[in-house]
Amino acid sequence: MAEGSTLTASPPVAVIMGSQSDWATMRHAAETLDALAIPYDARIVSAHRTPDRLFAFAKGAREAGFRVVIAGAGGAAHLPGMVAALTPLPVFGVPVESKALSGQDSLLSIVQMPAGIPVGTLAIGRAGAVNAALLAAAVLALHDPGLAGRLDAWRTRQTEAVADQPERTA
Ligand code: RP5
Repeated sequence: MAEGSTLTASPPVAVIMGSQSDWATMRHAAETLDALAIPYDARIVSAHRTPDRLFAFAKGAREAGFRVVIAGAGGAAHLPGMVAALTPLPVFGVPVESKALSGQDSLLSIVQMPAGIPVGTLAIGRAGAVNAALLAAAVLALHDPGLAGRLDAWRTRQTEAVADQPERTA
């Protein structure tokens, strides 16, 4: 449990991904949660290769104490949408950059949900993974003043790290 958190005893965020190969992208979500001292569980849950695991995870996610699910997948990326169909928790989808179609397939698979079952879809790759974590933080911060302060500080540091002028590199 992160210091200053007033949410739950269990990790509030689940970071799930369709394959070990997605970790190279999803680690950026994990590292962003680490930077904000937000506890999370990271798990491999494949919509296609481990469908029973997907059902068990998604059906039990709220009772397990999770508040937000971040789901990354590539290619025929059905994981975020299927999880959203099985849990009322907010689900943020991260399209992983695929080899064949550079993540366009992942993006369209995740973003084109039918009305009634939302997935908050982020950008392809690292930017999406980082922003999924920041969105999860913003949701949790609504009821967690300690986290709200850490998120404000994170954004301030980011602003202060931007130089006024570019370095004149070759
Ligand atoms: C999807 O298939 C995963 O999310 C991954 O992005 C993609 C490829 O998986 P691997 O063949 O690398 O395990 O289910």
